[in-house]
Amino acid sequence: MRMTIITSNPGKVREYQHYFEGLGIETAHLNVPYDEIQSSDLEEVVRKGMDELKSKGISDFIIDDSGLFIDRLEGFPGVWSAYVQKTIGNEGILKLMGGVEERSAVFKCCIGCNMNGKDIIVTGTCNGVILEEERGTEGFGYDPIFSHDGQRSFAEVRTDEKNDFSHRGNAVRLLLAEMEKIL
Ligand code: ITT
Repeated sequence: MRMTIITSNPGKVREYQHYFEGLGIETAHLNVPYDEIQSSDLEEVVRKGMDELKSKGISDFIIDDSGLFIDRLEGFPGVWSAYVQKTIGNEGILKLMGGVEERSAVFKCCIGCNMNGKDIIVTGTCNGVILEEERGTEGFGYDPIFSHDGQRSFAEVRTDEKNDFSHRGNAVRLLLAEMEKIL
């Protein structure tokens, strides 16, 4: 079996490679742009993206739409996570959270997988907190400011360890369970 990971984000590719290759599943990376519609729902973005890629004749792939939802900011940056990371970045989020005691947040990862003519969509989550400062050099995106255990940031753990408890890791485990049912 071969899984083509369609994303512009090399950090995601590294995480998927760790998983799938550990399971003996070959991976390939393709950076084909697709329209990420403005929606308050990650799953809707993924469903539309899959339809667009299939209409271009692409099959047997996975796409991933993720976001960081901060409770005290009413779910912001959420579905705008990519734009916010590119503009105000982690520093901007830390400023918004300056002096805020309630720091809980959830990372969500919605995976859309097209395999053998069938579509599977699953969402994995990981609860945690926004740290007071950036920590660590591993990972990508919001990893330096998010911690699942209130101690180490996601950027202070190795990729294989992050996969054990991350939103993406949880989504992949759900995906594999669904794939077993149809393959
Ligand atoms: P593609 O849509 O091309 O896959 P992207 O980077 O735009 O890549 P998303 O829209 O899914 O991906 O991601 C929203 C933002 O959240 C973006 O800035 C990512 O870097 C960040 N992000 C996603 N998963 C993350 C993770 O596991 N750790 C830290 N940041 C993450």
